[in-house]
Amino acid sequence: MKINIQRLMQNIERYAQIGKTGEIGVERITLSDEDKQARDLLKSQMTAAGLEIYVDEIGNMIGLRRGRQDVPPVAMGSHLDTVYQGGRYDGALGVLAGLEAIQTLNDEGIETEKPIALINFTNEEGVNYAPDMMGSHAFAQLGDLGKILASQSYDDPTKSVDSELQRIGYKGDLKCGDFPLDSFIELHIEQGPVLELEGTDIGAVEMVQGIYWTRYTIQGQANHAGTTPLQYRKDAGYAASEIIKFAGDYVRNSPTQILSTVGTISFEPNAINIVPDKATFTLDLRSVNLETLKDGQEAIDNFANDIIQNSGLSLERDEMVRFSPVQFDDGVVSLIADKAGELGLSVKRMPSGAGHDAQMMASVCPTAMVFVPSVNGISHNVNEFTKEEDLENGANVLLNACFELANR
Ligand code: HGY
Ligand code: MN
Ligand code: MN
Repeated sequence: MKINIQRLMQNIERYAQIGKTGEIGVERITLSDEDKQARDLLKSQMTAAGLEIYVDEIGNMIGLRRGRQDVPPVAMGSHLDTVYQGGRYDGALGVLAGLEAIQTLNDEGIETEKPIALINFTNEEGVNYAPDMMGSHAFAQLGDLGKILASQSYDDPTKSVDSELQRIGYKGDLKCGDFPLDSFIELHIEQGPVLELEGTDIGAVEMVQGIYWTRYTIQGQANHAGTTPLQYRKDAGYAASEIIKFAGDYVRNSPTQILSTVGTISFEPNAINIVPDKATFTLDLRSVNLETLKDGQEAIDNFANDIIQNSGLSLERDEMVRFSPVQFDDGVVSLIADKAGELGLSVKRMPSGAGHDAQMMASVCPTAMVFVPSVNGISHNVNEFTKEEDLENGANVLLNACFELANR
């Protein structure tokens, strides 16, 4: 079976207009007006495809296509929210290719044994509310729902997930955990260079690396840049830079794979001639190996504590995210590889460097992912791009793998 690539490309283009930035960028931050607009469009398209629509208490949208049997559905899905200055494929591809797979089954008049579901998860990116993979995390009942709903916007503490879900009209009444699934498959762009470098069509994703997010807030003392001798300074900015440098050196010297990224930093009062009295930054630490991840976090925190000790500075750490590496179901991974082969596509079993909703769904049901190549490995960047034939290949693997699971 093959999807209708023209219809999929038109739909990707249509959603890319929602939150369009510049020529090719997309910025659709979770719970924003743009997110609402995309959700409303998806809701209308799910209805047009004959799906029953459910919205749960964290705003996850579920479209259900009935099967001959009244059993838990085979689910596909991903997320419609993006990062700042993002691209048009990260997340949207998994939702829209799932919709396209359902539309194809409708076109062919095919009824499956098991039902099929399409899910749009709330706040996968976590760029304005923590944790990331929020909706799937709550769907899988892996976190404290009350705490998640109370999560405040990083840039406007008067906004919470709960208040914004209500504002955009997507605080549903379906309880998280009340929608059992048979299995879950997520199609996603690789967001890295591997498939393109190796000339491979499809990635059959076996696991997702662990992710630790920590926010560090260092409190010092504002003082005059010109009159304050170095030994009298309580320079929060300098302390932050030492910790950031240590984290970067640590991962570059580590014998085992580990990555650190400081993506946000801010000083107060943030003036050119004032020694900063407050420095706030976030550390994103990742590894495929949990011990490596834990050891790295501990080494960085020990170093930070040493820097602060006897300095007259204070340090506050907020452990925003602690997600361990996740292995996917080998049966589903093999099915993806087999379907790619049947479609004449080359396939590679591989890990995911990025976090995904599938890593949360793996605790609910047999789960795996399908990757398609990212041109130049670029993502979380307006220049994110995947070729049409690769989009089509990925959607065909998704359709055929889902179809097989729904008829087993
Ligand atoms: O952070 C991630 O890996 C994902 O894009 N949320
Ligand atoms: Mn994504
Ligand atoms: Mn992303």
